Amino acid sequence: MKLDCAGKSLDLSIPRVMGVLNITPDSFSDGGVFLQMDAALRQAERMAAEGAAIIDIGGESTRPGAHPVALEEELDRVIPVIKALQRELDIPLSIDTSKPEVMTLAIEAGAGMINDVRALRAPGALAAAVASGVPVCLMHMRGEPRSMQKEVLYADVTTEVLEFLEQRVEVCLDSGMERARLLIDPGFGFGKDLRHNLELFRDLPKFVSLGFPVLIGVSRKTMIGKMLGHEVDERVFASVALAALGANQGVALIRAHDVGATVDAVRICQAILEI
Ligand code: 7PJ
Repeated sequence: MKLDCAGKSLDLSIPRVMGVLNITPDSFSDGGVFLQMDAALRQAERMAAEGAAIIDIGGESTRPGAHPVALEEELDRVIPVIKALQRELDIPLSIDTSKPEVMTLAIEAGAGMINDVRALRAPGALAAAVASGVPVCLMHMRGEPRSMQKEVLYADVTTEVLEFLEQRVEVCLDSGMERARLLIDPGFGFGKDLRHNLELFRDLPKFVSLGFPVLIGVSRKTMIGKMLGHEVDERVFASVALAALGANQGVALIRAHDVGATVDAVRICQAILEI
């Protein structure tokens, strides 16, 4: 199962790790443009050296409560980083965005995958993604980041998330997207409480059964804080444990901040799966 990410290959025949690269000004508060760029490139190089199979680049925070970012601002953040990294690294880059203009310009700059937490529901996103020719991850989100944790009600979270993703897959196929370009993601923490997240995690094999590579993002998330009472910087061990559990359930791609540790977890898991 090999994906063609704009000329760079992503082999998902065994579970892989997607490194997270957030380009948001508050992450490097007083660095200025050059330092910010330099820090981003170093972080990406480090994740590649630690075994990331792909790097996900995002210029708009989608954490609970986050405000939207204007188009020009998002482009200024991500495009220079994509241009530099696509030259420098052998592994593909993914663009984490919901805006069609960002998708198109990021692919033009060298990105090889689209990761959209809104599953191409923004006006123009579906057409931009189809035209891009690259693989696309469709993620489930209830509501919008600004408000998504306010009221979270599902009759049966797994069934509803599965149905949503199947519908988005149909919409993509109807628009001419090749089936082999799609990945799916239940969207941990996006309009879900702890119980919903745990049910979804338990039910990951049902998502794998749909026949698309499954991506999960649980790294350092609030669900771990809720379970263990840990602050963000104390959630690495639990994140790595969830990565191993996910890989064991057939997840293809694990989105993670702590790449080296996550790659170790996924590799030992794979060693047992393939025996
Ligand atoms: C996810 C994501 C995720 C996918 C974020 C954070 C929030 N993309 N982008 N899946 N999470 N596909 O990293 O805490 O779970 S941003």
